[in-house]
Amino acid sequence: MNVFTNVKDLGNLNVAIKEALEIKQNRFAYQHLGKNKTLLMVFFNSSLRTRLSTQKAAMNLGMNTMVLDVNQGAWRLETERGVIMDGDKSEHLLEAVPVMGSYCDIIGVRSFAHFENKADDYGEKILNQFIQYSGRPVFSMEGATTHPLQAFADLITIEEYKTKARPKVVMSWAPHPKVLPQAVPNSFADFMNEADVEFVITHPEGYELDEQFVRGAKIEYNQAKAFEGADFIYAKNWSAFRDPHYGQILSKDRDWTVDTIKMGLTNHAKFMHCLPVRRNMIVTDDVIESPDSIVIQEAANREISCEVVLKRMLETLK
Ligand code: AN0
Ligand code: CP
Repeated sequence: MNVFTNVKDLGNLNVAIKEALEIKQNRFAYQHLGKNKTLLMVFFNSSLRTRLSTQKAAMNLGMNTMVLDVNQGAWRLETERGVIMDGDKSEHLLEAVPVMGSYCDIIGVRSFAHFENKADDYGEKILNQFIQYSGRPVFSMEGATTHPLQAFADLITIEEYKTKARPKVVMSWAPHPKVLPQAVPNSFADFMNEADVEFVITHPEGYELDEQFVRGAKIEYNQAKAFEGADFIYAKNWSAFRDPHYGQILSKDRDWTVDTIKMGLTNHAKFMHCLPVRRNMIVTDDVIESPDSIVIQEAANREISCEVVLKRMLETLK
């Protein structure tokens, strides 16, 4: 594996899930693979889970890890070609990326959408420069449009907690005070569309996501109706995708907050969220603290999803 940005990069999903569950049984079984190999993690944005789980996965595989927070201590990077660099940016990504590549064997990149130019965001301009110019296998630690390590961990979690062969999985928009990317819901849809689940998306009108990820999945605008009989509720906020409202907040309606009354409409659904979560905006204290909340187990599986990806990349290097 040389690139990991989307579900298709994993190939057969059942094989990937099986590999993940095996690794979870013995996460140190492939220690030899990473000997004298170095992972570089490059963060343009904040992170708790990705930062820790990715380092842990790399250490499980015997790798060395280096972390660069681009906005804290590194030179400010220009990303546009042709710019006269007389401003506050000291270095261009076109030099910085191959230099970073020269010090490591695999690179993970976190670079969120900027919401200035939809074409740049959806063209994954920054992530693609790493893929093109680093000379190394590159995986997304949440790009402008996808967060595949999260969605893969979500799928592993659903596999572990499902009580029927084809569970009903509902992804629900929920309110949030700040503009958030579409990367998490895009990737969740990308994975659920390939998984053996009944997938339903519910959101207020205007929050339709990119069709390349939704791919004809069922959209139910009535949240209560969507929740009926659900086995998993996956809550997430995102900003509008469609023009002319790209990157805007169209609603902060707390009627969409996931609470015990709505969870009561489900088939004793498990509650999921990628975290970080804002309590009593996205979900009430009672729901996230209930025994049906599996957000901590979900976050723990980030170590496993990442270990599968790093293992496959290390196997390709040899
Ligand atoms: C980010 C997002 O919604 O994409 C990261 C989630 C993993 N969340 C925030 O910025 C709060
Ligand atoms: N879920 C997730 O990616 O969390 P962080 O932003 O803390 O890495």
